[in-house]
Amino acid sequence: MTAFPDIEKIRYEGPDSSNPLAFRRYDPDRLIGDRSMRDHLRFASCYWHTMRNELADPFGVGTARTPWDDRSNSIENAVDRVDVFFEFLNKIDIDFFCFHDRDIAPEGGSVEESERLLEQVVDRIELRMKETNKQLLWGTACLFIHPRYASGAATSPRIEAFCHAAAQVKAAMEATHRLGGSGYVFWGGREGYGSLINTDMKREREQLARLLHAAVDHKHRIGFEGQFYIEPKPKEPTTHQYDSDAAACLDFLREFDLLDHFKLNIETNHAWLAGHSMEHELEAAIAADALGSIDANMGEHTNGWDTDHFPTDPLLCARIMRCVLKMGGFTTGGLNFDAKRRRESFEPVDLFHSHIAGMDAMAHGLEIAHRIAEDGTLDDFVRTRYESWDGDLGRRIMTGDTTLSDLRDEASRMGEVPLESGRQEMLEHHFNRFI
Ligand code: XUL
Ligand code: CO
Repeated sequence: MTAFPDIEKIRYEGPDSSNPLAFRRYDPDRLIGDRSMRDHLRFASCYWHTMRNELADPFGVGTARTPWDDRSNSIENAVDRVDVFFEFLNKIDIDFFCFHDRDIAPEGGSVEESERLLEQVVDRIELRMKETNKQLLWGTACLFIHPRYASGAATSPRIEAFCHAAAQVKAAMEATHRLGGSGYVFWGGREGYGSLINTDMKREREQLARLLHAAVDHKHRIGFEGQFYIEPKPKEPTTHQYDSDAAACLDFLREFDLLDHFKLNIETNHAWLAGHSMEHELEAAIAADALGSIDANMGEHTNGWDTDHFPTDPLLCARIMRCVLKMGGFTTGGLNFDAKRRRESFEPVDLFHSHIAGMDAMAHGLEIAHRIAEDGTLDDFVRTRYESWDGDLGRRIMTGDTTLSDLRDEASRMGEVPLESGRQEMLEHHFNRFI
């Protein structure tokens, strides 16, 4: 049985190829610096968009054509879908994947039944992983679709919702552990509020921290060594999410003594919804040594929604990959395409076109970012700009060895500040040389 009978494995054909079902930039084994493109980029495809997104929108039903899927909620259908997903991963040449518990398996009528159904699908995934050498980048629990979570999961005013959320996190983490996942994500789908008029924000944030602490305990109990991540997002579906951006997440983790156990999974579309650039979010995470992984997508600046477009803009990808190179590359993380085709791109082949477009743009971005790093001009400029801090006085200030009075005396001795141009436009022009 094949779901994509007319599609061969996608291969690199070089920049001059006019074959839309080929890579023009992504040449997996080509070395960029000391790593292959494959190892730099660590692409993942996500189960929820690739296999489960029917491409509905608030105004219309799903359009996706999925002849392999009988659209039932049966366990047989769920298990069969796994085979299609692995055929897809093989043909698109993507090594990693990500899932939520509820994308891969149906929810049962009780906690026990849901756990059993999840295990049945995980059996099939495990088998296919062994055959194909594909790896799990991260797993997660879907704590936002079911009506019981309408007012939040960990942050619900109902303690029963908290317990059900904990049950799902436990099972999803155990499934991730069993499949050798490199990480586990917490995205606070409904962990926020619609309105403060009916919300006790202090309690809700404390509840969320409790669930995360319980998850850390469980991780140690079962010996799961994957990295935990929090995925910031400011709004949608809630009016305000507690994990609103990288800074808010880092602050939350510090406040509740969780920073040692979590890194961040940063998503471009979420960064934009927060009113930030993606580089801003990445830099904020890198500065705290907390950049773990990336949800590679982009949005549509004109509509302010979380539209999860594939990241097809090489310039955006270059900026992202500059940050990734700056932190020394991914360790447990990777580039997960948390991205969906447009509703108009409903044919099975569009799954390939969309991933190819994203992979090629990211590979292009990697090449650009690498050339910029090799050239060194931008990094040198920034280093030189802060040079006045590199001497003895700078060291004393930064180690806390100077008082305000010492600094007053220095100011009086130094005279006026020798101002230097920031040269923004010159540097932007220089960046453009590498596109
Ligand atoms: C939603 C989103 C999620 C997380 C995983 O906006 O990004 O799919 O990536 O729960
Ligand atoms: Co995401």
